[in-house]
Amino acid sequence: MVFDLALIKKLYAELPGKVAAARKLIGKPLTLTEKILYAHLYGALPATAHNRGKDYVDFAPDRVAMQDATAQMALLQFMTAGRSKVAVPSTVHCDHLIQAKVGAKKDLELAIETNREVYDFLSSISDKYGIGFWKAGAGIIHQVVLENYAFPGGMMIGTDSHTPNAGGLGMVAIGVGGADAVDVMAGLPWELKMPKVIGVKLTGKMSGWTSCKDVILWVAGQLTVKGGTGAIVEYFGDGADSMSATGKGTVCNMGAEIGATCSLFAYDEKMGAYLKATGRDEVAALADGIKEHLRPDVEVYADPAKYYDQLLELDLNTLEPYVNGPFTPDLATPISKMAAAVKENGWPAKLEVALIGSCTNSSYEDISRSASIVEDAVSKGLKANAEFTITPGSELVRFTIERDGFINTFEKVGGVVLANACGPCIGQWARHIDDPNRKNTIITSFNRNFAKRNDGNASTHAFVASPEIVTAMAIAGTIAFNPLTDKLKNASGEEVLLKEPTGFELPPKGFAVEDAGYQAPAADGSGIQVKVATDSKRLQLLEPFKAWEGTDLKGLKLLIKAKGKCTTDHISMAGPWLKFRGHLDNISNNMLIGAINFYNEKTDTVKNQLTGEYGPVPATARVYKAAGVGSIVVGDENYGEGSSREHAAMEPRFLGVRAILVRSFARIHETNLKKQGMLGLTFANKEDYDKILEDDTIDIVGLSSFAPGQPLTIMLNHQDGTVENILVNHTYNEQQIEWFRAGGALNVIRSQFVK
Ligand code: MIC
Ligand code: SF4
Repeated sequence: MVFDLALIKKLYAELPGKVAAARKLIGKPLTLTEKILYAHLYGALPATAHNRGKDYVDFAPDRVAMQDATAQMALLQFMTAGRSKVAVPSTVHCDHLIQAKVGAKKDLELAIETNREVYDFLSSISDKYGIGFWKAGAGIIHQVVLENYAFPGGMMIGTDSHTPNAGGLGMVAIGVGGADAVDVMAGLPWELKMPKVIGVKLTGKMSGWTSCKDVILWVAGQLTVKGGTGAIVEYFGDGADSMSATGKGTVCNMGAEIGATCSLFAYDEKMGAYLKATGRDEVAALADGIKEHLRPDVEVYADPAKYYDQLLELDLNTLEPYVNGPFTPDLATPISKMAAAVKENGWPAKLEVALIGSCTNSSYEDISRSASIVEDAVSKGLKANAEFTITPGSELVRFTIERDGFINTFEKVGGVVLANACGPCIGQWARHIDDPNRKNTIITSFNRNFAKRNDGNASTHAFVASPEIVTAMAIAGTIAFNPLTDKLKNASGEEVLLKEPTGFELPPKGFAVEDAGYQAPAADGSGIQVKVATDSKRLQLLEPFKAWEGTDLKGLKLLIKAKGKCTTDHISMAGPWLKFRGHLDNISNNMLIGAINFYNEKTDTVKNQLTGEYGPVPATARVYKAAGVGSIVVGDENYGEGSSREHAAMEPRFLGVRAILVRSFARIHETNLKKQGMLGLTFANKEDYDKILEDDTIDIVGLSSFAPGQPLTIMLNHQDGTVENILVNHTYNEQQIEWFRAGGALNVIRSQFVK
């Protein structure tokens, strides 16, 4: 048993009392989000805690999860904090560094070989500090967490933006940067602005080709990539209770794509059944015992509009399957309109690769339903007309679906099973394509589809749909196919219609696994040495960043004014760069290389104001740094959307960028910047973005009286000698201003532990 039953018992014993006290103080019925948050306060309930969307509150999450690509930096920071052990149960999962090339077995062997240094580092540092370690091949963090650690009413943070997947089991599970994980692992309070709560009322029941994924594809279309910012999305209603726990997980997982802090469902029978199926009968029994406290108050259900900040309603009886994309996860097209949309937009209709699985969609239910489509297709004389890959989310799922014959089924149409890892979802994919510049189409059951994300090719049009729709399209070989109405021609020339998928929420014969891939930490890790070679290309010990110099920041050069969408994939690309996630100097060579320069519409070509020449962004930043000149990055809306990777904040910090000034930020990225002692600023007047000129030298004034709620002033010294002042806002509280002054949050923590 790897989960911590004592922790759950203690929480459940205290939860009803804590919730009652909070309800009394606030004087109104509570949503589930509030109940869980109030049961996890670090100190007493602050008088302002009910000010949703306004005030920061300190929390004490139950646990921490980290994946290999972010754990390296999180743990490199943790090891400088001066603690001998983690303060809360924590785990590391090796999933992001495995490249998909030929198939599971060979790919895993190669990954273990090429990543040995990093895996050894993570394994030994986990051992030392009391962290559970899941080896390469064990599975993807969110799936492994759902199977082993997530529990109703709990609260966790994870260094990955899809951590909210655990909301499928009723947990407040939030994606954060590594520096936030360091706070919690060090036993310090973790602060979060009290989120707003968006309610999504689900009625009716899905049937036919529609599946849980379509709920979130629809919601993404409604709320867009920014719509969930600063909010927790709470799903409720009889429709919610009819969805499997893993299906709920899918919805919560992809809630990251609308910028939500996290999403969650209330405890119900489906969750109880999943807990039992994954060997956690005791947790189910304990949760049953306090069931009403793991659901919103009845008054909230009776009048949701009164208690949620925003309310969406969806009748599952009428929900169609959706296909979202390309290039953004919120461009939602119902399957009945897809063929027309393909034509209208000139998207390449021919489907080249169909990929199912990933942390989002690889449950037993997903796999069994997809396999039923393949069985039906084969029985009707059809074959796959696109490449078809299957990524199981964990060894538990993989072993079970192999035992139950589904892998066999997929192989009948040439399906290739990839390692239990992120693989193509994060660009770890050696895609075979004749010409990478050719416009082409792929479809996945994953969650993100930004340009270049899966295969590094800007011309690849990536769409996202349910595994069922992806499988049907793999058979059809075109994304202009609607399996509900369109027939396909088989080998003997007959026109056939695919049958609606059928499957099992949970394996009828139970889950099975031989080696789940878990390694428990040493009871006493004090003698364990964590090894980092001084000449390593992949790991580098961290040097503390310098404290603020105590003056206004003058003479900053504009490094880049980024145009349009600038996600963390644009700021710190993954794929081939993942190998440098433990080496700040080396990974900084990818800083902003995907961002589009406003002035020439090119990527990775900016003007060096000292020489007048154009060059790559990282190299230009290094020139400024070497010359002792600070720089500034300007961006557009929702800057830093996507991943939790703090490299997107650490790289600019390391290369001498002092401030990021944008129209608006995505939550995790904004916090990551603050943690690293950077200035994250927003235009008070969004049109001022247009006032920034390519040759500007910029001063940030008012820093000696930097205070919460007080705007700062930026002076734009244009090349023609004119000067313009603009007002910029920030969301720093006292504590965060302290981080800025100290040169980063870690410097503050270190000063508390290392005397
Ligand atoms: C992703 O889905 O983008 C990732 C890769 O899982 C990231 C984490 C990372 O960049 O390491 C995330 O979502 O946070
Ligand atoms: Fe891995 Fe993709 Fe899931 Fe991120 S979204 S954890 S890259 S499978």
